[in-house]
Amino acid sequence: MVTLFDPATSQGSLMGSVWLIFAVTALCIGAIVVGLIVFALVRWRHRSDALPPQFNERTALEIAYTVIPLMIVAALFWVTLVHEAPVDALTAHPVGIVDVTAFRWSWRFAYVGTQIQVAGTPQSSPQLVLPLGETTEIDLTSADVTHSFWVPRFLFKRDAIPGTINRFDLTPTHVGTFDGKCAQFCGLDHALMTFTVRVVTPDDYRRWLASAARS
Ligand SMILES: [Cu+2]
Repeated sequence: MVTLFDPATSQGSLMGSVWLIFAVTALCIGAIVVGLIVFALVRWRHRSDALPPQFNERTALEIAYTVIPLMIVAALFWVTLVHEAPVDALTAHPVGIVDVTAFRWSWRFAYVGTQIQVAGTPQSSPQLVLPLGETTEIDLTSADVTHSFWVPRFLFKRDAIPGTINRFDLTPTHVGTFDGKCAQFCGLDHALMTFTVRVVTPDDYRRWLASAARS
């Protein structure tokens, strides 16, 4: 199968599944609609001798095209619910908590329980380091205006709102460095609000924590 996207967290994989189910459903419905249009065009194209069947009502058909779309919407609602609930759920035992603060125009990452703080500037984007396969809780807020924490490869975006803490879990499934950015226009230098997320093995993570705490 062609990989349309390759989510780099377990939460992202769930969101990817929702996207795929919606896309396939939409394509199927589109194919049915286009098929019926083409069928009607061909079957009842203008001929001098034939009128299409003429009738005022067909109750069974009307019930069908009311009930079937409602069932599709209900099914998609259910799909969204069962996939989003685990994405929004917080584990009781994260391996660590990082306070993420957005500000005009960069990000600050503070590792709770340590002295480690990484703050960026518009000129140098900061890096968030996360361990592979372990769940880190992110406590997200903003120091000034509304920003939005977005890592495209995580298929995840959440607003950073002043005075509010938005908590979510990230469980990376791929080692690598992933681009992140602010996804909410927040002022002139909004475009400079970039950051990276570097996912490393748990051993490398412990080493990084130890060396970052010393420096
Ligand atoms: Cu911003």
